[in-house]
Amino acid sequence: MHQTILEILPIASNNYVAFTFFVGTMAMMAASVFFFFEMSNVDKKWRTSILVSGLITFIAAVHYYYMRGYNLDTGKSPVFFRYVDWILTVPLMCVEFYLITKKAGGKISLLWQLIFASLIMLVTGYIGEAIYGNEKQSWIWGLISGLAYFYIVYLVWFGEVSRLANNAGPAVAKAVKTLGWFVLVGWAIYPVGYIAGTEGGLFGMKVFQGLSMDIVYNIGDAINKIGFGLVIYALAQTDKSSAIA
Ligand SMILES: *C/C=C(C)/C=C/C=C(C)/C=C/C1=C(C)CCCC1(C)C
Repeated sequence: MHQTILEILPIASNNYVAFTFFVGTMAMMAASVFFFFEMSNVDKKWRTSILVSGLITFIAAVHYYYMRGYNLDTGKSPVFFRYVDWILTVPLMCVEFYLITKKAGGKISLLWQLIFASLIMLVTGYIGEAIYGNEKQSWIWGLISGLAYFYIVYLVWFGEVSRLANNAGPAVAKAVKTLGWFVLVGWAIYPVGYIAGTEGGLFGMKVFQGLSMDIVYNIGDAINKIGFGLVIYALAQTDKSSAIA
């Protein structure tokens, strides 16, 4: 007859992990609506980029809704769906770099390099979490993943992406510099979550132990998916009139 307070309130007020999944769902949904509607307010040449920004947050919103339920039902970390989300959204971020630099001659091979590196980063991270998460050697998978991550940082800061961006005019150069900071600092949030949540730590050292892996990942996603999209939106707004075809 009588429902307990826990049955009425699906998220207990002290369940911070589930709460951040809930807030994440809302934030990703709101961002998607914003990007989709704003497509008609930007110059034609930026429409696909804004569409991709909206797809990234939309895919995340659906996964967050699901991960929230999974976490509430099982009390566990939704490792599998976390990585499904990333495997879809991180390559789309590579597409964003490609679309931006394409106007300055970016080739499809650059897109494949970025996607290939991100797949190595994510597949090895998944193996480290899902298979070796409770074992000491999980740091080895984190290290391989980290090397692929640094290769992406290299491409964006010093490699082909930055070279093309610098040839594409000041607005694009500035946007790619900002996106580079997202990749260098924003994406570095993820290894912190990995180190906190797996047994192997950082080269076997125990650091960040008090942190919840899911909360760290959820903060990282909010910054990197919504913030990344907003940088591209700002670029589309400033680069309205100039007519580089
Ligand atoms: C929207 C989702 C994004 C931008 C996800 C990015 C994920 C990473 C940059 C993950 C990186 C990792 C390492 C560099 C080492 C440890 C394992 C990972 C997969 C957490």
